[in-house]
Amino acid sequence: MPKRKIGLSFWLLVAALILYLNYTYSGKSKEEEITYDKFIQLIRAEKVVSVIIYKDDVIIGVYRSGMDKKKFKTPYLDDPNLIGELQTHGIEYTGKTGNKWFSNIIFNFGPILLFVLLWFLMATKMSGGAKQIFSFGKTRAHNATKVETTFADVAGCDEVKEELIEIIKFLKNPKKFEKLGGKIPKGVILYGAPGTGKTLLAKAIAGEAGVPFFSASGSEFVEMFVGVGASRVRDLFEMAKESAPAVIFVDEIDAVGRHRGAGLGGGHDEREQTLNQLLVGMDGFEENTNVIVIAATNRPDILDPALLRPGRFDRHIHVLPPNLTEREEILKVHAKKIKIAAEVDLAVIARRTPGFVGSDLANIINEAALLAARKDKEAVEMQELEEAIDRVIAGPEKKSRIMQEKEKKIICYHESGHALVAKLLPNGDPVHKVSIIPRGPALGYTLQIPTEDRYIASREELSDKIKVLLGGRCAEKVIFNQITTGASNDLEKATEIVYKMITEYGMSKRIGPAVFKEHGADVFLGMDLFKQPHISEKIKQTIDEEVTDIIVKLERETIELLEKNKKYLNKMAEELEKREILLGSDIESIMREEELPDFKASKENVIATGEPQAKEKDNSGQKKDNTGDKTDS
Ligand code: NHX
Ligand code: ZN
Repeated sequence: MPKRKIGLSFWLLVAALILYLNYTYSGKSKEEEITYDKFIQLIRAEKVVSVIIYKDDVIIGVYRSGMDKKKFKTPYLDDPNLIGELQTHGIEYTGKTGNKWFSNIIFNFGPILLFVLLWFLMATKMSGGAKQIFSFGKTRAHNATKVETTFADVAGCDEVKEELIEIIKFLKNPKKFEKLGGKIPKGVILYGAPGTGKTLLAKAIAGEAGVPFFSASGSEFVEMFVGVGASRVRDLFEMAKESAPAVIFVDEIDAVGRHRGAGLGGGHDEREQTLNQLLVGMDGFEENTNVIVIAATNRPDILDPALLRPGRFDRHIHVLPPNLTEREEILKVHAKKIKIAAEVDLAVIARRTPGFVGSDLANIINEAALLAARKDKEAVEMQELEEAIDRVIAGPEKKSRIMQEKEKKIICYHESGHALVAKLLPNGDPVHKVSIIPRGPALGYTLQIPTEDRYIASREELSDKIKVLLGGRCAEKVIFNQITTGASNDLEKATEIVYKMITEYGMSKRIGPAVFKEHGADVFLGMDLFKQPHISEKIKQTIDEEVTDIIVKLERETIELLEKNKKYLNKMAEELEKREILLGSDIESIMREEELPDFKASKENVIATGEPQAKEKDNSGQKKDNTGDKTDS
């Protein structure tokens, strides 16, 4: 058990240090060396107080010198008269068997031990845990585990499963494949956004095939000492080979598999050695090794091409975020683990969570269960799921935050600005909810939910999205003629979209359909810089100018839009201040200039409908009229 070993080696070192210090500072090292002859003289002069005889080694004792006592040591000679002498002069004596080898070792090697200990402590501090340090060289948690996970536990990803079936068949019955002479990939890379279920899929492969599953993470190979990562990889491959057919899973392969030569200082020895060992390991598989290496990453673009060559990880499978139906399936899988009320419609939750990945959905179910438990409920109801989604999106509510009247007003107008702009623009996503109850880092928020999963966006849609983001700050400007710091997050998001429009999507006139991506911020992606076109200073300047131009223009248009619809803005902010939450339906009522339903009722409504009415073009008469001048550049 590696954990026991950690403790043991650590305490041994500490013990050695203490012994050494004790030995040094108890004065034993300051003994005066005297000749045996002088020792005998001292005995006869009755100056010796006591002695300890280490047979075949040394004699240590104390003698009186004037007023003080001094320690001395003298070699042990095989003197048969010694004991007699000691007895005649009434000197206290004792003997110790063996010799002082242990003390000697510590005395001689103490400094080295001390150094080693210090080094360990320092390294531990750097890597944040004694655990990692003292288990170095040991492959941790890589003992094969028998997996129970099967494809039944993996909801969605049907195409991916399809692609993996061949591999499972092979692992189940390698002989059959050998006979046919078919070549089975040695390595598979699963790539996709974090939380999409790559690890789960890898486990399910082992589970379906009923073979042992060895797992490791790329990041743990790149720990501290050069060579350790490589030896771990070697161990891992050895173990897997012994229990073949087997699956080796390497999570976060990008940690070791980055483009060689990329990054600071032109390379990282440890990483490179580990990567090499991985390649050697895979190349070393003979035709009939029957071990398949599955790697996962969310950055396939930065992987070293050597990893992707035929005979290595030559199978690349993209794991996509789930679509609407897949989200529902995933929710169902997780909901099986908790008690859920009959009235709960997971399809509603699936509709409310576009862009969410498997781990987010698992998180929602879990949060909802915790919330229900907190309320002593028998089962999870829609209410808890609704709250859980908000928690996962924005963090927990912070009701204790007390806002000043003035600030509360600003927040109301800010959020109403977002909501109104979203409502007025043709491409605004439906507003699901507006709230001024602080949640997570935000003092207020406007939740928009697209009605369907979207994969691409038009220029107009992006422009409208930016205007919605600017809407909060523009409302502050329109109403109070002042701007605040609060919009920083909105502006960040808006700027990012504008930047991408110009440098990635070819949506600016002056830059045209060319891509000028900069990865400057991430030094480890250094290698990517070589692949991309040169960005001249002039282009950089043009990009900057375009960013400012576009965002300023969009801001102006947003302000105009809000000025024209000030009455809705006022009404919305007023209602928001009263109710703290406005639902999609409330906003719809405001736009239709109808009275809002009683807010107790509307609060319950959020759960019942789950979804704001989708935007129906013919239903929003004002929309087109109020949009203001359409932008066209
Ligand atoms: C502060 N917070 O930091 C205070 C406490 C303009 C009414 N001094 O735009 O809450 O100013 O539409 C994710 C999400 C920082 C990360 C929101 C990081 C917000 C939110 C700053 C409303 N709603 N701003 C908004 C807001 C703020 C912030 C975030 C984040 C405000 C605004 C935060
Ligand atoms: Zn905002």
